[in-house]
Amino acid sequence: MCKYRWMPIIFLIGLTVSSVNCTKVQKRSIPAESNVTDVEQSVTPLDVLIYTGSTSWITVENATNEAKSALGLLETNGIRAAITESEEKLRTWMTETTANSIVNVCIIYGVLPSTIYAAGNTQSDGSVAENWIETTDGDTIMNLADYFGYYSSDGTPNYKAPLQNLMDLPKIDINVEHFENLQMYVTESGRTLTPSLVDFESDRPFPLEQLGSEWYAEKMFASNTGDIQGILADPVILRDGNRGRIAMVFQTHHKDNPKGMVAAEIIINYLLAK
Ligand SMILES: [Ca+2]
Ligand SMILES: [Ca+2]
Ligand SMILES: [Ca+2]
Repeated sequence: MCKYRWMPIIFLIGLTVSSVNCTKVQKRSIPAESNVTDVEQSVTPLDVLIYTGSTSWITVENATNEAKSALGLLETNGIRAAITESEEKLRTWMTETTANSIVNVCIIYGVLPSTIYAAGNTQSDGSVAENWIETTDGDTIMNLADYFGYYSSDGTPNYKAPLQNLMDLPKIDINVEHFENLQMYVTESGRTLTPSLVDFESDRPFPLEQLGSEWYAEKMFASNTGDIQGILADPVILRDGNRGRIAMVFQTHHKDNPKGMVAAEIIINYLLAK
């Protein structure tokens, strides 16, 4: 199903730096030089935006390298994408792409920026991020590395509430049994759609029995059994009926896995497949 179209897209080189220190969340210190492709004035046409301003369970440097891998593969396949370190630009793009009848994908690395979901869980409903995934666009927040939104971009721990609030499933708890180093086996969908994905050990596989309301596992790329009968999955796309999605990809604690390539393959071969 891979479709390769060569449509070079040139993005202006941008540079956004910040120097906020925090204990757990990693933020970019001021680099001497950066070739991060950042969002310029109009972010509306972008299909995919990758946020690398702050990260958890992966260094900003490694996340940026993974983001560049994803960006290259996405652009090669005609998908309009960019990397930004600016959570303000992320909010602008997310607001402009809410209910625009187009599937958009936001990639984050464990940190849910405070501009799209208030730090400290003070906005249980109606956040920019929640509104984004509540339309029939099918918009997707794809989380890599740490537990989804465990930290905010200012370092505030949100713990497990962001996922509960965004999904409106108050009991969702990914780590209820303290999963670590749990072997994930690639499924048939994974073999077909994500050729870069191989069996690996996940530290926060998603416990599928906790899904409720209209949420369901739309696509499982790897599971504890290697098929869709598994009870734990990573990577996995969760969908809220015919509305938005949350995708978990390589929920691992500082492990070296092909996050960028697999994220891009999921987008190219499934989420934005033509
Ligand atoms: Ca959209
Ligand atoms: Ca909510
Ligand atoms: Ca809601």
